[in-house]
Amino acid sequence: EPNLIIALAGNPNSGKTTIFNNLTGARQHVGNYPGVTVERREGFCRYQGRNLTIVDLPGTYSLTAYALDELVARHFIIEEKPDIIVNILDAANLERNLYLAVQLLELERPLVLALNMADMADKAGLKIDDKALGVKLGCPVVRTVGNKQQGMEELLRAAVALGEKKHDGAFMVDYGPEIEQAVAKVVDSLAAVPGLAYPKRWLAVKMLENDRNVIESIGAREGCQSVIAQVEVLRRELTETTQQEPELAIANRRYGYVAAVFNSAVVAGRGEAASTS
Ligand code: GDP
Ligand code: K
Ligand code: MG
Repeated sequence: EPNLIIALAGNPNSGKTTIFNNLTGARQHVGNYPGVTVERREGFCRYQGRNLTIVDLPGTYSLTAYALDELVARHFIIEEKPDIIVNILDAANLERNLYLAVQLLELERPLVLALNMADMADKAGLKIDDKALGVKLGCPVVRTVGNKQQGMEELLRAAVALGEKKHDGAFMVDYGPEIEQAVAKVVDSLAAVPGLAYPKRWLAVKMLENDRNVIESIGAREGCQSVIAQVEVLRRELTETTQQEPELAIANRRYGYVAAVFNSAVVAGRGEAASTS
């Protein structure tokens, strides 16, 4: 049976390490990511005859280029291509945690959502329709209570099942006509660049967000100076047409999308995001 690599991603204190320990027990080792002092925690587990390697990624709120942990997490996901990402969410703070979930989904890798802290969400009266959430985001959703070992079997089952399906990567935030037009132009230009490991749409959005790490790595490639110049022009044009810096406009659209997903998936006890609708 093939080995599956499962990466646990999520906000700090969402319960990643608790779930990692539940799944791997004593079969773990800790090292470092190459060149940085960020801890790399890896463990093993067998499930339905399969060998699973589980990686406990650093906790992050976002996937920007400004924080080392966030860079490490996104590099791992794109470059080491884990078979499945399990995004551990603090369900009691669902909306805030969905902001990372959406960014992880934008990386176009297979993803399972673990609504961890389901006990805390219940206590807060937050009723989440996990089916609706899964349909909206196009991914499996599993309820877990990490510190009580609840939902671990279901989580593994969902992850392994997803690892066996062909992933279509169809998830897409709609950034609105102006930004989408610019994204399409950059994607067109990137189509001519051979050997890009990252999804082109993701790269295009990141470049328009002025992500220094992506811009530098694209700029360092032969023949890519014209793409960098194109992005500069597009960023100036977008600033004029939207009256906002593109990175702000993009973040706002992403927050808007998260709020819409949250509102459609939460049936009672809207918690932190009070809504009158
Ligand atoms: P990490 O930062 O994502 O690795 O989070 P941890 O695994 O360190 O968990 C943070 C805290 O939440 C710990 O005290 C855990 O015991 C607790 N915890 C983990 N899962 C749950 C859960 O489902 N419900 C509750 N109530 N607490 C949990
Ligand atoms: K912690
Ligand atoms: Mg941890």
